[in-house]
Amino acid sequence: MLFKKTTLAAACLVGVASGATLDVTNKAALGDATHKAVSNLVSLYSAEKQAGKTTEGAFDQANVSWYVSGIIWGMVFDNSKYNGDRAQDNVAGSAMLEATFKETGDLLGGPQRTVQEKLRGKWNDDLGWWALSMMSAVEAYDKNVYIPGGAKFLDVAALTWNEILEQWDETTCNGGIYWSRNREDPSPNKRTFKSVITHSQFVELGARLSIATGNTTYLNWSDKVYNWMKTSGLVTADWAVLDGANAPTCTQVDRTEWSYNAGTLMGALAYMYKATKMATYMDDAKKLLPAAVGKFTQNGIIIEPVCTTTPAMCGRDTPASMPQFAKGLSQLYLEGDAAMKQQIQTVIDTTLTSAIRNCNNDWWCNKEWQQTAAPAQDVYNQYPTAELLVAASAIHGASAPAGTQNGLPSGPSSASNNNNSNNKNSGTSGALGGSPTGLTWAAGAAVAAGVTFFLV
Ligand SMILES: *[C@@H]1O[C@H](CO)[C@@H](O)[C@H](O)[C@H]1NC(C)=O
Ligand SMILES: *[C@@H]1O[C@H](CO)[C@@H](O)[C@H](O)[C@H]1NC(C)=O
Ligand SMILES: *[C@@H]1O[C@H](CO)[C@@H](O)[C@H](O)[C@H]1NC(C)=O
Ligand SMILES: CC(=O)N[C@H]1CO[C@H](CO)[C@@H](O)[C@@H]1O
Repeated sequence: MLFKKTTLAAACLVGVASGATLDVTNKAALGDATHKAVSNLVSLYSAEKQAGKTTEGAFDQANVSWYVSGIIWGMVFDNSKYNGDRAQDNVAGSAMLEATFKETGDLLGGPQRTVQEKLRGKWNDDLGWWALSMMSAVEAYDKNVYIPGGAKFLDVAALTWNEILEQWDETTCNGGIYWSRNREDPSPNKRTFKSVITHSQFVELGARLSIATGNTTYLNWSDKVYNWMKTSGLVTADWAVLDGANAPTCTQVDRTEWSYNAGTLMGALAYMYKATKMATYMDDAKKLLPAAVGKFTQNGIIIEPVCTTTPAMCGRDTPASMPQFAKGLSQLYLEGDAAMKQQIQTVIDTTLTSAIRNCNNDWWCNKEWQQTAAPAQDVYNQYPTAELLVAASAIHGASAPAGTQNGLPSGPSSASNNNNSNNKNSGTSGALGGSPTGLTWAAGAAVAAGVTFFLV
């Protein structure tokens, strides 16, 4: 399909920064600000959907990478989980339905798997973001909640866990999960790279799945994968979280340090501690926290140092990075001790105070957190501060505005456009129990889902 380029650029600006103010300890004010910032972001999706520009449950992929949309839906469900603000859950749910190929209940589209892996660029880290977001829905509701018209969120997350685990390879690097799912990609960096982010996501996903299901197999794998991160040297003895390394030996290491890598590992350790109550994970988090805050803040405000030292490495998707640091901090706050809570709250509050100078009174914001900049109505400008507000909500507690409590319907046949309640992944014998390759898929199911393909 052809993308219709929007002409929003000039119309985007909503005026000079008016410097929204917020008392984060006022639960109603924080809930209201978060509601507005999140709703504004989701309204961009709804407008794009109306204009026929959304595909695969994602914001216009001409402008926003598919994985970032997955992250955004998780933020919506986190707002639901922490604040009880469910106003955007149905939009997020309908996007999830498209992303999981409706009744197929699989981010890789069942029989379309090869196309999705090789042509649509569904890499393991992309899947990981979406799967973690599914877990936010499970936690906001319960383990039996359905994607309206589709599979259970939990079952998709569990299936995705299996799919990512398929990419663990001990014949190279003594272990590790590949970044891309395409072992035939001509680019060595795509074909052989084992990225840290995939591992942090996988550790966290396993911990959250085990909490939701009581199944400890997930924890064993999380523990094993976490240990590999350390023994491989990708998480160093002094708590640098590097970017990844190439198979077969993983001696060729990309030493770039991104805030999202450190942040997601903090979240993973927090959930591992929550799932196991084993001190070792919290002890590690206690060491990672000051190292990461030292690197990724300046004057108390979260920064992306790479963008200063090597600006060429920062591009379109970079605004999605620092919010993962804020999110990981908030997840660690919830499990950490009093000293950790104090340190984290200071970072979040200081960053938020600076960031919201760039939001107007309607809570349109700008991706810039340090300097002043005018608010703008596009995804990469709105998402970061919305996520920061959700992180602050997790820390301070916030109350949802009136009229936002109606969320996803309960039960399987709640679809507005789909009456298939016999989802193949329901229950514990499907995605949870079996190998994904052992599942049988209705022929043509994904085609029937009406997904449009285009090459990237
Ligand atoms: C999409 O990206 C183009 C090119 O960068 C930009 O001109 C346009 O404003 C963007 N549209 C939206 C909705 O963000
Ligand atoms: C609902 O189910 C019936 C019977 O299986 C089928 O004929 C119909 O097409 C379905 N409708 C939708 C919207 O899927
Ligand atoms: C626990 O999860 C693993 C991985 O999906 C699965 O193989 C196993 O059957 C599950 N155990 C139970 C009791 O459901
Ligand atoms: C981290 C974790 O849960 N490890 C467990 C893996 O499984 C064995 C038994 O099979 C347990 O003893 C470990 O505690």
